[in-house]
Amino acid sequence: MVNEFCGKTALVTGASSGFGYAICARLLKEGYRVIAAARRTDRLEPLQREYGAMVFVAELDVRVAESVLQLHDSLPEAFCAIDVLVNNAGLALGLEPAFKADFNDWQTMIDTNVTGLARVTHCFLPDMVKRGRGLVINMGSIAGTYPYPGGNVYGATKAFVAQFSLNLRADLAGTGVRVTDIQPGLCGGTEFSSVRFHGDTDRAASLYAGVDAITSEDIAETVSWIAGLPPHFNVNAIEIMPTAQSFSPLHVSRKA
Ligand code: NDP
Ligand code: 8X3
Repeated sequence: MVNEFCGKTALVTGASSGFGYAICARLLKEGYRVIAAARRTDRLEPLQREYGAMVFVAELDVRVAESVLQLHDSLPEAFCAIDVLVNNAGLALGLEPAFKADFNDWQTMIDTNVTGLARVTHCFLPDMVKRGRGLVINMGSIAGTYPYPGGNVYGATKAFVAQFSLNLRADLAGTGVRVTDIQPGLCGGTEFSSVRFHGDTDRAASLYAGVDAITSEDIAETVSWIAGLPPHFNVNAIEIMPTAQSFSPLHVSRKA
């Protein structure tokens, strides 16, 4: 069922899978107009079918400057005034230690999680400032705070997201534009780990075996809560883990 327009428009990157898709579905259910952006736009057809004119499906590669500008310049009038930008597109590639990692994987993570996120923000932020309102939700990760073996560049890109979000808040003081960094831990049911393991779905599945992980719907719930808060209320950062996930002791290497 298509709800009445709630008056707000959201742009969600990485909408074709996992968190992004669930966030789009949740916001559409709440009456938002949603720009659902990703490279694999065929994945977004079910949303288009269900929500019709409330959803604008857009092909977007956040790594490519022209792709981001083209999206900005081609938005239909009804979708131009973006209230909520969800910078969700991102990925991890590889879990090897730094000295065995493939540099192309590092480059792709930096291009997507750092440059892509910065590029989309740079493109859409001035309109929000001009309108005196808006909310940028960046998808960070606990990997940006807590190191783990093999997290090397992925964790570093998410540390960028955390600090970029805080620095945006400093620049946006007095503009009415809000910024939040969501930092999830282990979340199942998305393509994240099969992408990380280059299509090894068995290895990906083994990570979640016997664990009640966070779900995409939990993340969509978080986005919905943050986006529904009154204008005077800014969540700077929110860290979320499944109850089943916690901390290990620091590693100590001992002499033989
Ligand atoms: P998925 O792999 O299921 O989804 C990733 C999305 O990002 C896809 O829709 C993909 O779309 C999109 N994407 C990737 N590269 C690009 C690109 N160059 N341009 C545009 N879109 C792109 O993973 P999740 O839903 O799990 O992850 C979403 C976000 O959450 C990521 O930023 C991830 O780092 C973060 N995260 C995930 C956690 C987890 O455990 N799952 C935990 C913490 C954070 P397409 O390929 O069609 O372009
Ligand atoms: C994804 C969470 O712990 O796999 O960002 O790095 S983790």
